[in-house]
Amino acid sequence: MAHAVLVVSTPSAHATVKGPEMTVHLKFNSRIDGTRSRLYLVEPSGQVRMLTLAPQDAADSLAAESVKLSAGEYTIRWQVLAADGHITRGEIPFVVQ
Ligand SMILES: [Cu+2]
Repeated sequence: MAHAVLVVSTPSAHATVKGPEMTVHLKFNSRIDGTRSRLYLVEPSGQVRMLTLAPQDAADSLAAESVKLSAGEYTIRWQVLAADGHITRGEIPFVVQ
């Protein structure tokens, strides 16, 4: 068992995505506890909001309900609890066009 390391994400870091409808999906290298994991969105204004998590589609993945975003620079802040009991965090900056 090990820390949860982000393997792939939608959006990917520094990507430019077409808005307004956007889905967030993160895949890790180990099982995570979705009930004790969180996704936050930092908006262009700097305001931070918690995203509503979608039901886990796989033990190693975390996804949010789709959101409508206007154009601008955003950052996803993720925090996950891995099967080994450790929490890992990270950020994914992206741009909505
Ligand atoms: Cu660990």
